Amino acid sequence: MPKPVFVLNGPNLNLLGLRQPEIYGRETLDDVAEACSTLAEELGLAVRFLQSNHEGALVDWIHQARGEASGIIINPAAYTHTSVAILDALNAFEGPVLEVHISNVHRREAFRHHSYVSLRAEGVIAGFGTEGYALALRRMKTLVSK
Ligand code: DHK
Repeated sequence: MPKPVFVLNGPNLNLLGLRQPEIYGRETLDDVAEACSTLAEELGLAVRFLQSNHEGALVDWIHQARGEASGIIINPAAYTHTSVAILDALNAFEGPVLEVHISNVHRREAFRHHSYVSLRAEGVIAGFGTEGYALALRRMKTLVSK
C-alpha cells in the first residue's frame, strides 16, 4: 500500500462554503475532501484529509507525516502568514510539500502577501478556488512518482 498524501487544512476552513463565499466559494470542506479522494483514486494515490483550527494539531500531523506520508499538501490558512512553528515542522519532513490557497492572496491585504510556508514548499497554488486542491494533487502525483 503506497503511503498517503496528507492534505492539511488550517483554521476557519471548516466554515468553507459558509464564510465569505464571495472569496472562498460555496463548496464545503467535505465537498473538497470528497473530490480529493475521487481524484486520488483515479491517480492511484491515497489521501488523508484533515482540518484543525489549532496550530499545534497541524504541527503534530506534520510530525506524524514523517515516515507515514509520501507528501504534504497544506492550506495553512491564516497560519500561512504567521507560523514559524509550521514552517519548522515542514522543514523536518522529508517529502514534497505543496501549498494551496483558495483565494488569490496576492490580490488581498498586504499581510497575506507573505508566507512562511513558501520557504519550504516546492510549489504554491493560489486563486484557483477549491480546484487548487485537485491541481496540487496532480502535481503531487508527479513529484512522488519521481
Ligand atoms: C485561507 C485563509 O483562511 C486566509 O487566512 C488566507 C487562505 C488565505 C485561502 O485563500 O485559502 O490568507
